[in-house]
Amino acid sequence: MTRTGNPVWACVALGSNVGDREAHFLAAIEAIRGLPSTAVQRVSRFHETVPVGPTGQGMYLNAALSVTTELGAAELLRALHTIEASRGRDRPAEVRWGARTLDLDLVLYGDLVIAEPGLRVPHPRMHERYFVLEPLAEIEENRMIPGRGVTVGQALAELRRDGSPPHA
Ligand code: A4P
Ligand code: MG
Repeated sequence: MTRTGNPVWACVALGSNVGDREAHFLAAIEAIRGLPSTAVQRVSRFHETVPVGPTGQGMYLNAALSVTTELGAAELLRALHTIEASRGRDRPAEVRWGARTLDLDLVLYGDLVIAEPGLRVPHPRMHERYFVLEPLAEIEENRMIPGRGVTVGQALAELRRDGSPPHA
């Protein structure tokens, strides 16, 4: 893996609604701790959430964690995909927003805005998702969301004020 040589703060959102959800999260956190030049800083509580998307899928567990890392954003996302696969995630077999053993989204990477075909940060839907913002606000409420001009806590307040009701 290539290193930037410069630690960057980043945030990962975790989601799971298939299998032993807590075991998937604990394994993912350990795997992220084991990534080269990467240190886990904070981990949120695990939140039980109602599924957004296709009906008929089970309840989710969601969480967020922050890291400092010398991996580039694309490298980090590739590593997250490898960890997902190690927990039995089979992307080609999935429907969009459908059930999954483990979803690891790179939601923020320093103050960068990246819009490439396979990599978009900030995650384009993070500001619409209670299941992302609530765990993230627990650990990194005052971080700015680059390109949106609001902090994580402010985005959550805006969603509560203007968005759909929680877990609608
Ligand atoms: N991709 C590009 N940028 C990123 C990034 N920053 N982080 C690409 C992660 N992936 C990124 O991702 C689809 C493609 O986006 C991949 O090729 C990746 O390289 P995915 O993880 O396969 O698909 P996804 O997770 O279904 O899509 P997305 O757009 O991340 O959806 P969401 O918003 O994560 O929705 N309900 C509850 N309660 N809790 C959940 O966690 N999750 C979803 C997925 C739906 N409903 C949910 C939950
Ligand atoms: Mg995802």
